[in-house]
Amino acid sequence: MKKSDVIQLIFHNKLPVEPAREKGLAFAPTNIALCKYWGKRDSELNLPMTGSLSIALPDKGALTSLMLHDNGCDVITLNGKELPGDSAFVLRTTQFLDLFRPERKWFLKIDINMNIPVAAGLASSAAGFASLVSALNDLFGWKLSRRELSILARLGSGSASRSLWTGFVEWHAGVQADGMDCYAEQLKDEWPGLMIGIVSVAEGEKPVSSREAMQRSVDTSTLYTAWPRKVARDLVILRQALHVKNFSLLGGTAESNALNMHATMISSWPPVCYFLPETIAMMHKVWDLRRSGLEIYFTQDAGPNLKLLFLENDKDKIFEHFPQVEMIQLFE
Ligand code: 2P0
Repeated sequence: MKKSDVIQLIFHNKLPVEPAREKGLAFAPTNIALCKYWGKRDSELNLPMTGSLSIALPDKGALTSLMLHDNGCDVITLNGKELPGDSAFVLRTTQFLDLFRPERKWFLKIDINMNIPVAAGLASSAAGFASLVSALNDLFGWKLSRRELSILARLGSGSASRSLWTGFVEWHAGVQADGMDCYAEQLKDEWPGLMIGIVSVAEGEKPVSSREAMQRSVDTSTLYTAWPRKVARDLVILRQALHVKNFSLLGGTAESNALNMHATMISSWPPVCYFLPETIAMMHKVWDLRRSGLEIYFTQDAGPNLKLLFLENDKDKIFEHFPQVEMIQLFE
């Protein structure tokens, strides 16, 4: 099954070539997984081995605006700077756009503004692809449901399927080969006192991309066989923790889930280790603080930085111990 087959299933040969309005505009938030997406059952369609559950950072994300452009190529501006046509970002974006214009009959002027601290290890591709499909939906008047947009965003990047909503979002793994049952959905629960703190311990290029690292875990880690069982359990516990607002349960499950994901990477060959000495030092600091009675947990993605989980009541104490933290309120 190819990406173009999924486009057929969604548009039934009726892909509009004329825009419905002059400009398409959409914002999509980035998201942080409390139960991670790690490993694919189909790497063409970005179908995951397991479900995952995330929380959106409501004000951090990508704002994309689109206009038709008749110069025979797409022009992409990222945070005010026009990107060279041969950059990896432009190639990945135009390849994605080609799915919606098999005959290359139209081109776009794309303006993307991201306020995501990419250097702190927050994924930009999730918000980027989610805002791009939403802006295309707006420009061409596709009138697709959020579920269909989630499926389309996934074709760009797996975690983008979760970036169509704010709040808690669960992405279902599905079982179908065409992935039409593999989309995300917003959960009803809200948690006004819940906060995330972003602490940057290191910046710079990742040694291995998350796409490659997850494939290596699937292919070579003997611990990977335990991962789907771990996820199945954690998803049940997380849903319950959200429902009854049990913060220790939520934080502990998210932290343990992240550590299990990293265990599959360290046990891969060649090994993938995103931990730096500063990462480990910070983990110990979190564990020491927790032993002293402060309710603080962390999660870690495919990079060396930790994201802290805590409650608003402890904000001042967290700030005392991590003066460099960027605090993010998750619900208004
Ligand atoms: C997540 N990550 O659930 C996990 C945890 C990184 C660590 O989703 O290959 O950029 O484009 O589907 O979505 C990063 O993976 O990978 C990711 P592709 P993606 O947030």
